[in-house]
Amino acid sequence: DTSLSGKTVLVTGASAGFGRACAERFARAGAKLVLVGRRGERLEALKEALAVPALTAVLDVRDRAAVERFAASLPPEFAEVEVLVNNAGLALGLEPAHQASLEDWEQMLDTNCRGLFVLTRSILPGMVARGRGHVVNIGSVAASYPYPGGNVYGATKAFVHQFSQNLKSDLAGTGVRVTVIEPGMAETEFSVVRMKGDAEKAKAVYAGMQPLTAEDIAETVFWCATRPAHVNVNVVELMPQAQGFGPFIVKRQ
Ligand code: NDP
Ligand code: 8X3
Repeated sequence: DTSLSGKTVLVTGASAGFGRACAERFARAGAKLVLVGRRGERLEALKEALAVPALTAVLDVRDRAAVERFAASLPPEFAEVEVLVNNAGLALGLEPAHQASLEDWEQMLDTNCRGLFVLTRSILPGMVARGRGHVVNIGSVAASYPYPGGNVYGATKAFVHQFSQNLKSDLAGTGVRVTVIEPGMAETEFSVVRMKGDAEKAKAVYAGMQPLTAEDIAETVFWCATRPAHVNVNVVELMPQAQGFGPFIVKRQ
């Protein structure tokens, strides 16, 4: 049964972008939502707007002890997580590696990798015990295609890709599914965060082209989560029609 009506969907990074759109999409299917993020007011406003039961949790996924406490203390009506959408994440900066901030690198690693695997490890035993569940990780095209300034961000998403595939290996036969979704350019708060609040620079990233929307990604996550129970979508890579790949570069003397 792949109907998500009355089932619990836990979304990290639900206060903006893909996460918020995922919450809205799953709510339309009648799911109960657990909404995780650092900005509590945003989560409360989203909860108010959803016509389904929802629980908000102000949580920094980088805080291992807090994540473990949160997962262990989910109230019974939200404790049986059917779909875990590991979406919280960020890119910081576009400087070349020799100039980039180590603090930015650590924050990306701690959020995109450590936060994702700690929460996954905390939620998985229940899924395996129930013989059902779905972990949907948000990766990126940056996992597979290098670009200048992508350094640690792309590396964190390569981690998300391989961790997802290895999870799939461990979970084969348990009834628990694993998917990694790897989007290209999508207009959310992503670039505002990457450009450290410079809204003009962020806007310029999408100038003259039609980026993906948060709803495009939410629809993809929802599609993966509503396939028949024997179907596991391993990887979905998607990008705007207007985006493409760069050639090799050659620096000549
Ligand atoms: P947004 O900036 O719009 O949303 C990011 C979300 O992550 C926010 O809700 C934010 O909430 C949350 N978040 C960030 N850090 C933490 C933390 N430490 N603890 C808890 N929540 C956190 O960006 P997107 O929606 O675009 O990004 C979502 C995911 O998609 C990310 O993993 C990103 O890398 C990935 N992605 C984005 C692409 C794009 O072009 N937009 C393309 C490919 C992948 P809060 O600040 O309230 O904590
Ligand atoms: C976000 C997409 O191309 O900026 O993961 O890395 S990109």
